[in-house]
Order: sequence, then structure tokens, then C-alpha cells
Amino acid sequence: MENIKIIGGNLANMPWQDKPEGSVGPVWRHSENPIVKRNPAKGIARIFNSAVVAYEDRFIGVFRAETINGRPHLHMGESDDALNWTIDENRIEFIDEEGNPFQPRYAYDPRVVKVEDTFYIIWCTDFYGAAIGVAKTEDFKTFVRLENPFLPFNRNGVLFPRKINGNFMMLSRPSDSGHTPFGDVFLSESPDFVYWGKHRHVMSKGGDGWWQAVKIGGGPAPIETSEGWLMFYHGVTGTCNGLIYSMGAVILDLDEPSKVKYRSSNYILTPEEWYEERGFVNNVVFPCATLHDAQTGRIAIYYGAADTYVGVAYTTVEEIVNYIKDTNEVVGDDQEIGIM
Ligand code: BMA
Repeated sequence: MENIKIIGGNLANMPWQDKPEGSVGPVWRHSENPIVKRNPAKGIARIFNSAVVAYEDRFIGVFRAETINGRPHLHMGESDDALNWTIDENRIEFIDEEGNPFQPRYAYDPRVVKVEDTFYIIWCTDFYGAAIGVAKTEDFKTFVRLENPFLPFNRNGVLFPRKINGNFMMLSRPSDSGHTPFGDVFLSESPDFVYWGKHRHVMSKGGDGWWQAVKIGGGPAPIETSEGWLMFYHGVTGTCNGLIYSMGAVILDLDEPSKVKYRSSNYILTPEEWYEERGFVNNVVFPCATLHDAQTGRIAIYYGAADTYVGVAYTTVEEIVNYIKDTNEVVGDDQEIGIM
């Protein structure tokens, strides 16, 4: 078997469980899931679709918290082991670049990505409709909200963890105003995090299988590997009882990430456990973050379950990359640069 490696830092204290005997598929669940349960802090009914990062010698979470009036906001949490969390009952207070309060009216599905010495938070915000909101912090004490990078309607903003060819790179999923079609992933780049352009098509929904037929959306920040950028994402199918969200995996070209190198034709995780099948919205698995260790190749994937809980699943870079290559299916013109 080839020696496939994560390119990046080590994280020996990340959560980990070995693959259980008899486990099918390239990804296995943490045995104590869900790690965040209902009513996890005063005034918060549910936490799901959330971001986790290593910071100093512990872990920080930026959580999508559905407050008890039903509106989502971002709340910070801290943990020594990235499994047991203390969640702040007060939402994150954002300021603008002049230091004035600049609160989003709502905020959901955050990703947190470190580029150089800055942590960027990307979420779905209200900008006359659902759009991408961004903020930055260096210390998780002061959060500076920046101008919205893209026009509405758009969701699932995912930043790459380093500049590529000198520019920041962000995936997003433009859409219409509802939870309906127009569900492909695009890439935009920026020299300064203010002006975004050189938009490219990355991946289409669809393919031979049905699990990602309705729409797809980027997940955690892509992981740099010796084979390309490894990205987990969500794919959605429609049924007579509504939408079902599963997790997929793709490898993008390192220098031109609008080009797909390999993409698994199968989902790698789909709602099967009670906490994924049953909740505020049934049958949702929605990945937003990973922790990973270059030394061992271990990856922990954090995902929202049934719009109610946070789950963790594990894989290794060798196992998942080989699985993607073995089940590769080119969809549409994914392997093109995507400029039309
Ligand atoms: C999407 C987003 C996600 C949510 C999913 C399933 O459109 O709103 O936050 O998990 O629907 O409800």
C-alpha cells in the first residue's frame, strides 16, 4: 500500500478510537456519541454543525447553538480532550474593524480555519437572505467581523488552511433563497480577504448514486495530503419524507483545487444511529470540522447529527484516501478547471 501522508502539524492529544472489529466502511463512530447532548448550556436547546480547533494546549469550539427562542447563534466552548465541552451561555460578541458592535442577526454552520496566525470563522449569515459571514480572531477573545465576501444566496463557506498561489481560497455553495436546487460547490480566491474573484466550478451534485442527487456542500476545511486536498462534504438526497444528509469525501488538486482528482461514488457515513436518524430534523449527518495528526495519519471528523447533537467519527488518511480512489467516480466535468 502506498504511504499516504497528511502534510501539516502533529496533534498527539486529539481524540481517537481504533476501528472496531467488524466495522464496515472507511469511517467509524466514536463509541460515546453524541458528545454534545440536548440543552447543553443555559438558554441553548441544541448544538450541532459546529467547528472545533486546537488552540494552545487545549481545544476551542465555535458552536452552532439553537437558542430557546429557536434562532441560531455562535457560542464558544472549551475542552481539554475535545470530547467533553464547557459551553459559554453567552453568544460570541463580534465587533467591526473600527471596534463597533457588529452582530449577525443569526449565524449557523460555522467553520473555523487557521491561516498563518489568524483563525477565520466562516458561517451562514443574514445578508438580505442567507449568505456567507466571516470574522477573524487571534486569541478567541476579540472577534472582528469582516465584510461579507459574497452576494446572497450562498451557504457552506469553507476556507482552505493556507494560501494557494499567493491567495486565500474559499469554497461556497451558491443557491436560491430556499432549501432547494442549484447545489454545486464553487471556489473563489482573494489576495486580501476583501476582494474575491476568479470564481471556478469545483463539483457537481449527482453522479451514478442517488445519495448526493439534490445538492452538495463543502464540509470541514480541506486537509492537505500527499495525494491532494482531502475534503469531507455533505450530499443530499430527496425522499417522500424529506431530505437526507450523508457524508462524502473527495480529493482536490493541490495547486488547482477547482479540479477534482478523485471522488468517492459512495457516501462514507449516512444516518444510521438514533442520534442521526431522530431529532429536530431527522436523518442529517453534517460534517463541519476535523482534527488530525500528521504523525499517525489519524483524523477525527466532527459532524452535526439530526440538527440536534454533535457526533465524532474517525478514519485515517490511508484508509480514506484509498477508499476514495477505489470507489472513484468522475461526475460531470469535475476534473476540469471549472471556468466554462
Ligand atoms: C441545511 C442547513 C443545515 C441543516 C440542514 C438540515 O440547509 O440549514 O444547517 O443541518 O439544512 O436541516
